[in-house]
Amino acid sequence: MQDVEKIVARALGEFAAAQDPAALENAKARFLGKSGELTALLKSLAVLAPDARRSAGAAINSAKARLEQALEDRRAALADARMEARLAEEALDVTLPGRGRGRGGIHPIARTWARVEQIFRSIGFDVADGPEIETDWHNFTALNNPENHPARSMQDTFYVDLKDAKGLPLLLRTHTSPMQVRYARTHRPPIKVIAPGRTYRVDSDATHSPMFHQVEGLWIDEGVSFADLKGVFADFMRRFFESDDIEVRFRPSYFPFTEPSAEIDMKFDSGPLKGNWLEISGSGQVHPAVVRNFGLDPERYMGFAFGAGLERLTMLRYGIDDLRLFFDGDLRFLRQFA
Ligand code: 2NM
Repeated sequence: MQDVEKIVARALGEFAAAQDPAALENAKARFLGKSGELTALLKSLAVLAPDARRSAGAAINSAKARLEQALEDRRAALADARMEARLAEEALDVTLPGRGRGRGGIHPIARTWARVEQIFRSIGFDVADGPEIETDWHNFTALNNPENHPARSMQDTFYVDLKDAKGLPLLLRTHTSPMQVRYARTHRPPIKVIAPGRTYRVDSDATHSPMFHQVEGLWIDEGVSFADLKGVFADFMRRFFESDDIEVRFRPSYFPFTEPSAEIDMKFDSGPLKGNWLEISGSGQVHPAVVRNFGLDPERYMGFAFGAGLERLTMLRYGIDDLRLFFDGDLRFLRQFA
């Protein structure tokens, strides 16, 4: 059976030459498949005499077994090679140093925010947090704003395309006082709370940002007076700016939600900002109508409120001269606070 050994030799050559599983299976089909060469040879045995058929059959079967073994070996070799290639390609050098993460910093406004919270907590104030999208009632009506007050206009306030339960449009809170209304309506006196957070007004120029930060304070109990406000606020200023050489004065002013109302000015008597009076906060005794909207009897309960800008506090504390630096995201500025 010369033919058989020739076929075996060619098949082994082609198996060895196959570089991928598809080529190998094609080669298999050419020799061992239904119309493969060895299969054809096996079919041709039918015409032989019984003795010749037996010996030729044995030779062909032995050839078939050898080819199947060779096929098996080649399949395994190709699979191994493929795995080796993948391992080499996906190799990780676990001894390389880690890339690490850039160390972040805390934004100066956030630093002020945390500092204000810490100071007020230390004298017994709670910190309240709530929605930035507010109802007209919480933002204006409860705070004694008249129906036609210009602050309610679209020129001053961002309205949202959503309505509250009364059918009035929702808005971006223009101050954090609505949070104090929410807090006062869900707590019993003494009410001692600050509400720091983001606020929004239609205003954008070198000294106004459409989004800015406020902290408002509120203390309501029996007999809480302007004198208490002066003590609390002066103490806050001295601790916030880390100086005992700070004077605080009140200047008469007007807000719908307080009566009487005052601007609070401060003056450094030492340090780099020594000398000039600086306006730092609005304030006043909470208006009886507002106390009533808290759900309290204004004949019994009274107290003060104030509202200050976190941007202004931050600019004074760090000597920053341009409000826009807070919102530009310039790393040369921000890294100074990391
Ligand atoms: C200010 C100035 C004066 C204020 C009033 C209230 C509330 F909720 F009690 F009515 N919260 N904050 C207030 C008072 C805010 O900001 C310039």
